[in-house]
Amino acid sequence: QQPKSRKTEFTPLQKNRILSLLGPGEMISFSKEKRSFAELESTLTLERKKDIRGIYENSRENYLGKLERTITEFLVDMGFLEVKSPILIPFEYMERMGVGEDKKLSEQIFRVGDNMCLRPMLAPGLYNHLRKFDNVLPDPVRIFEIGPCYRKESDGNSHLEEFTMLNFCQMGSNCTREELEYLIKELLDFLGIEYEIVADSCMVYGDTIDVMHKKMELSSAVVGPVPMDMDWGVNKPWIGAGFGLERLLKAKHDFKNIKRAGRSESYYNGVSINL
Ligand code: ATP
Ligand code: 9VF
Ligand code: MG
Repeated sequence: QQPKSRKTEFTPLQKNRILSLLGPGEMISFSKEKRSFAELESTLTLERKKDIRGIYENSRENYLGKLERTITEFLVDMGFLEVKSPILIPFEYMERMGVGEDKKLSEQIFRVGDNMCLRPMLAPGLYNHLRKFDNVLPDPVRIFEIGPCYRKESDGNSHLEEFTMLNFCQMGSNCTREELEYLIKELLDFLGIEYEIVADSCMVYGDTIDVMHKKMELSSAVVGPVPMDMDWGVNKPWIGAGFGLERLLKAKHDFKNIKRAGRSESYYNGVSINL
């Protein structure tokens, strides 16, 4: 039995286990911790079991599913049509998005067979819908999609290889930067997430308006038109913004790592389920 005053040493494996068992947003100082690994692990495990039972009793709703439903209801009320396009898409779509030449993003694509890939973004499906709905829907055409996207990623706390994108866009009248910033403000105020707008640029669209929460990019937004529109049969002004739902959850719940917010068999609503 160690004397209570003596510092307990934790191995890196033990530290990771303890960190994973902390409540969402909770912190710990290992150097000040008096309890042994076994004591700490069993205390935290009991707390997390209580958390999961609390979720079951109070809501039974999954954060990611709930956020998709909440945003969907909000945008439908704003006059945007909900679209669901394929997740498995021809690789040619990505070449047409200019990603063929963009070395970085093209190396991040999960290819399937010879001709297909998992979509890394929602723009191709939305381009096709904008073209098909032009002269069908009233002006301006407003549509959005929420769904899985896939990118090979190497770094850390704000990237998942499987994540959920929201992309809304408007084509036709009133496609101004002011309108785009207004839509972003309405959405993020509705979700209760603080943000800041900064100028950026990307290979696919050129200039972008990036929406930041502290150091994390929540969204890239663009004021069209852009030259690539021609290749998609789109010939009207547009505005659009792409948001990561897991990043919105990370910001809202102050998760240390985006893994707590993603599709997972290790966390439920940011709470460890390895109990
Ligand atoms: P980053 O520079 O952070 O890798 P990006 O600029 O390449 O992101 P975009 O192509 O602008 O990402 O995608 C739109 C939004 O989708 C991002 O602002 C972000 O919220 C989300 N997103 C992109 N990649 C990921 C990822 N790997 N994991 C989680 N969310 C992502
Ligand atoms: C902005 C982020 C080209 C009119 C069909 C919609 C947009 C979103 C940028 C996203 C991307 N673009 N991940 O386009 O809304 O595509 O890189 Si449309
Ligand atoms: Mg971006």
